[in-house]
Amino acid sequence: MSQTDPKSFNSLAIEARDNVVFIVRLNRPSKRNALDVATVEELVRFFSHAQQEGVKAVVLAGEGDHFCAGLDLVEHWKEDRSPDQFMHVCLRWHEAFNKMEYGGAPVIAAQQGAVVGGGLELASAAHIRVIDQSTYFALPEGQRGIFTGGGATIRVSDMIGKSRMIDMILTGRVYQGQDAVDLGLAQFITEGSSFDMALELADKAAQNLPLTNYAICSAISHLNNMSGMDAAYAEAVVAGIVNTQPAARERLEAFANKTAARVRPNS
Ligand code: 1HE
Repeated sequence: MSQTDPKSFNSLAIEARDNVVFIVRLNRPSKRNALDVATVEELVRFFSHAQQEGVKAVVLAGEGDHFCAGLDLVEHWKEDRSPDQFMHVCLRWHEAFNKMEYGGAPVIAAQQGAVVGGGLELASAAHIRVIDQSTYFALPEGQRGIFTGGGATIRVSDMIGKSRMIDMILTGRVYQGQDAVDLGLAQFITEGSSFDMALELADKAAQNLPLTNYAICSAISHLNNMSGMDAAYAEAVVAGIVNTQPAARERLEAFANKTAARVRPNS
């Protein structure tokens, strides 16, 4: 059975479009898409198999007015977890988010409303982040008496710098609009719907060859974890495989024959 079959998901609402762009929505709008254990397990399953099962790009979105309210605080409170139980919860979050970032299928996050706590950790594992006028970011962990556990110390620090990430969690500061883009929390802001813009980007990315997208959406992250010398070597190895793939020959030939589109400035 396919592991990405939309019908087999409950906490996620998944739609497969004709061009193999998948729309993956967190589907707990009445809980503001808070991440409970069941949702994280479905994220692990989907993103562990997406690239191998032919998914060409993913729009990751949230049902309702908010992208994601982070950790399901009510589940966490009710479960009254031990330290080692919560460590394992966090390890499943890391599994899900690492499969997103390193899995090889482009993931475009379409964000509206609250992107807070673990919701920002989830978004930060996407390859491109789009926001609209309603989107706002925060790390309320400080106020809740807890700490980040889904990779914010790594990915959010990477996006905005360690000092600004520390300020966000210490003070509960909220960022939105162009300020959020200037800071690096998102790449694009639209006057319209973040979903429409994300879908447009996903459609574009899906036109690339899958092996090329695999390198872009897996190798770049791996290479960034390496020393410069090792990264240069590994980049050459990846390019050796990707740049000689048979499927690329047609595109290279079209360039040589002058039938391929040229790169032009925006009009
Ligand atoms: C939730 C959650 C949640 C809403 N866990 N149930 N995250 C936070 O600290 C953010 C907490 N949430 C909020 O600040 C607000 O809910 C929102 C700004 C996201 C939305 O506000 P609003 O007025 O639209 O909704 P609401 O009335 O606050 O909540 C509606 C319902 O969603 C309500 O449930 P109901 O059954 O009473 O209707 C809320 O309980 C529920 N809900 N957010 C559980 N987060 C790996 S470590 C990661 C650490 C973190 O992520 S810390 C950040 C946690």
